Amino acid sequence: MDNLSEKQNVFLLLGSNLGERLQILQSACAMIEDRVGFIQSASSVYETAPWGVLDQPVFLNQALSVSTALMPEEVLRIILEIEHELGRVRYERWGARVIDIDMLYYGDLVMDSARLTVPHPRLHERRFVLAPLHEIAPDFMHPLLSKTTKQLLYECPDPGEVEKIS
Ligand code: PH2
Ligand code: MG
Ligand code: MG
Repeated sequence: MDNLSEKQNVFLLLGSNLGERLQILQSACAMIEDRVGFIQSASSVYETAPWGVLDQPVFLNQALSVSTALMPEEVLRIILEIEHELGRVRYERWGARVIDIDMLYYGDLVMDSARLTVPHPRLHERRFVLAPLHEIAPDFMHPLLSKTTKQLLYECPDPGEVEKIS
């Protein structure tokens, strides 16, 4: 079974720090709308300091809320396919990339399989995730931590700079 009769709300985070970053985010949005589902809300685009590997170009990040009839594994398959089509090459963990599309939440589903963990296990440690997510879903409750995005952002110790650019 690949399709659900009830739609689910999936939250995605887009990131790019190589190439025509803004254009790449726009292409990713169009492909997501085409293949995953209607984009109910999109945050502003944020310019964010690199997290993890510090010696790399600054990122653009954007959060999306997408209404989808697809199962989580199917969403994953499609976002990896979109990354591939937009020219992503995997060099090093946390390193520079043309496009990264991460699944933050799939409704309030909690799952941990070999291929997919939701909620994203590090989302609460990253200001570059929480700031855009807060713009579109301040009151969404993290199903494991039982805290809203607002609370998670307020408590986040990550000093990384984030700046809204559009
Ligand atoms: N993604 C990473 C590692 N570091 N830093 C920022 N600012 N934005 C990202 O999207 C990002 C990162 C791994 O996916
Ligand atoms: Mg990522
Ligand atoms: Mg990723």
